[in-house]
Amino acid sequence: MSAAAPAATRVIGVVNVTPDSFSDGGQWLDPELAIAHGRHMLAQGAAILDVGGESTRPGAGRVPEDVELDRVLPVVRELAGEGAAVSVDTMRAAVAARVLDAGAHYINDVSGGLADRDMPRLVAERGCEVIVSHWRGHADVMNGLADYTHVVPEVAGELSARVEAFLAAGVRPDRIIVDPGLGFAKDGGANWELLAHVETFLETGYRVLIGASRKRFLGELLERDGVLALPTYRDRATAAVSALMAERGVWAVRVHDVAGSVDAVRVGSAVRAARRDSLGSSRSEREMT
Ligand code: PMM
Repeated sequence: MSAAAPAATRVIGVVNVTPDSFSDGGQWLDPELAIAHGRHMLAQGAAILDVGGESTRPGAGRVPEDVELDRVLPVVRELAGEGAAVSVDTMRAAVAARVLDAGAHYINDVSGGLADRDMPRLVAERGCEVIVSHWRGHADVMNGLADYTHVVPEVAGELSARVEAFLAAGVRPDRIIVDPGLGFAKDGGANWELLAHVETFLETGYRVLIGASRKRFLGELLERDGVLALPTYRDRATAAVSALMAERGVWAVRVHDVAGSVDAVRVGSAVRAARRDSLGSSRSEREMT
């Protein structure tokens, strides 16, 4: 592989410090367990840990701000203190401010700044990295907001408006990562179309994050005898998505099972690098003739 090979896709490990996330709710609510889980995922090859204290599973209600802070702060403080690159999954600017003080590097706002209009300003002031996702409404209403005529251009257009809000607040473009928000106001077909057309997001020039891990559309795909595959049985399909997305050149995949996606991303990145190398050599062969 040539020295100039592009950086491979990163694997972001999910640390849900919640009692009710759809796939791992309650498993890591104890801060000590969440921290140990984070360390374990780093040892498996996670580049970043995404710590969240508020579930966004369909139907979930909001968690009070102080509860969210109590859940995430000790985990962020410890893992960032040990040198981990930490992202925090929050829609609240006040929570973002506190976790940045505690050492977080990335703010992962699944609402793209829509849930708290102070978020773009806070991110601009602090100069941190921000993940801006496509979103149409909170978890209790989002399934009713999944109507699209042409999902890819509509999501791309709405996401671009959110990016503009962050830029207008003074956030540097190189601090922004975009995410089409799989499962957020999207049904299964919409998620597959967004994956199929991930180039639309890559062509914006912003780094792209994909969060397919254990989501319902994978459970539907793997359904047997009318029964959806359980979330923890969706990890191999998640890894397959990770390989495909790495091959397309996304910046990161956000997953629950890090080990599977680390291997999968290596496969996708190797194919990508080989294609780039062979394109390069056929170009130089043409130039020589
Ligand atoms: N999905 C979930 C939570 N946070 N953040 C980003 N940027 N993208 C996602 O797709 C995403 C997210 C829902 O999954 P979880 O409840 O298992 O964490």
